[in-house]
Amino acid sequence: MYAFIHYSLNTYTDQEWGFGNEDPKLFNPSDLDCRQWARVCKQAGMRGIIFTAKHHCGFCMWPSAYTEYSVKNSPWKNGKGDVVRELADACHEEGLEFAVYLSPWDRNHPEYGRPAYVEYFRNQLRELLTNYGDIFEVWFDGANGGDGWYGGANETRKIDRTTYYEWPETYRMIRQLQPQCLIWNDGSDRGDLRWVGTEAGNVGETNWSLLNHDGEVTWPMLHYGLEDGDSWVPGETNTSIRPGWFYHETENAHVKSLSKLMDTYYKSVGRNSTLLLNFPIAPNGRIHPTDSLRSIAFKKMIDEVFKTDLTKKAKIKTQGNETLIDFKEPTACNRFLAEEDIAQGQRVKKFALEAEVDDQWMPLKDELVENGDGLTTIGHRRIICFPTIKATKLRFTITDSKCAPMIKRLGVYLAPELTADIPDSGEKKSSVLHYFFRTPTQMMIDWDTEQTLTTFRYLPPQDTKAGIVTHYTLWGSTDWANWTKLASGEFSNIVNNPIWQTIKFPATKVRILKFDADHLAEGDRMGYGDIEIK
Ligand code: FUL
Repeated sequence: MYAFIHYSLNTYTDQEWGFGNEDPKLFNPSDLDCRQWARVCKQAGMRGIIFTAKHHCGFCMWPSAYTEYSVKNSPWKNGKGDVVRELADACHEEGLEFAVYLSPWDRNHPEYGRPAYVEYFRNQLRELLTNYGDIFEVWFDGANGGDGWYGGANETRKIDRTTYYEWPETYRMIRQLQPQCLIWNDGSDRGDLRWVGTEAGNVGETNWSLLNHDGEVTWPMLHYGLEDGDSWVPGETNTSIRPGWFYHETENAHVKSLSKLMDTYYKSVGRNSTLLLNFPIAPNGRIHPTDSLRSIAFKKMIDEVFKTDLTKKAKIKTQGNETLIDFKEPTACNRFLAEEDIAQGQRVKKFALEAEVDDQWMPLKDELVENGDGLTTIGHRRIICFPTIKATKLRFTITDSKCAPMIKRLGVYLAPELTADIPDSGEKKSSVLHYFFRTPTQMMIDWDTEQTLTTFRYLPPQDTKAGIVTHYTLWGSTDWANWTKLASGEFSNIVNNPIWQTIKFPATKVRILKFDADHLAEGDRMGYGDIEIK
């Protein structure tokens, strides 16, 4: 998983894309903190960050020598700042890789559409590839040409995306300056990585890491790869943690839920692609607390799902293309993972998965796939989700492959159930907690390590009766499996007087708390103003 970060001058306007004539004076964040971005991304399990050094508006987040349209003409740090430098340094400190998005389309530049702009674009790329240490990827966005300011011309400029940028020349320069750097380019000249044809956060369940070196790249090729392609071009699934790529206050309540993020994980990482998850930067220059909490909860949930590999206790026998996983006793599971040794290529075309439940063999399918069983390609990693079963055995059979399959790893897991969204949290006492809703009336709070707790406090919603918990049960667990009842009861007069409610219980060591709403004043979804735990 990698993080995308979208931040530019348009963060200070209402627009999703700047037109190219926004005033650089708008760029004056009160609290720009690249270390916060890097820390959040690190805690959210990201390996690196790809940053919009320049978006379509043309405003440069570093003081480029080739334009005045940059941070150097902003009030931020009196024009002496460099966001690219600060982020590159912060990534270095956090042990994250660093990469840049440089929009080929530039709505500010007077020469856009003419040869002089291509030279300008290359000069900027050279600055980024020479002054900021190792860059693991360059991201050339596919939006190319249209209306813009273009130095005051205020017109529409169209380019031929296959020829205008003279990509082969630019690629030569990249290879020379940063030989390890990956090139992301969607469609035109084939890069090292491909777009998956959607920003919704999913790649095809069949996903070949191949494309043809030459020729047109159609949508199905982007989404599913090309079985007999002649070049290795894995898919990178890019999507935002919010509805938009840039920050909009109106989207604060629409940060993707934990269940949506897990769905995205299974449909990207679980389908042989990397996940590039975007964090928009808020106008103060920070990742919003809702986004940071949500992304950290996401990482914790991934860790939780893949913590215990149930095959470790099983007897495994492989004969030809069939592997039998014998648990010896009924074992609850709902996730299957397989990895090919992709250094040897991607070989598997089709496989079968069966489970023995109550002495009966039954076929399994990927429940996240609408058409067919979803048991096609594997590649670097394939995760199959199925409803929880108690299987004594699982049988994995490769039924079709290009040549002898090379499976590197198999795993079986039991993912905790996760059905509902995390509500908006904002900066509250509860902001320091990792919590989510397992059902609309059940809140889960999870720590990394065991804690000795004595008190749970609940502030009901302040402006509505809907969701107020009147009767509750509080449970504690150290392993997600065994639950101890800590307390249960009624919050008296809570509807008429919705103040902080305190539940005391004997000091208990727990890692996870479960707060059940046994009865709500109104509605069918637990509401809360805040939560505090001691
Ligand atoms: C798109 C752009 O137009 C969006 O603003 C965003 O940068 C996304 C990653 O790519 O093509």
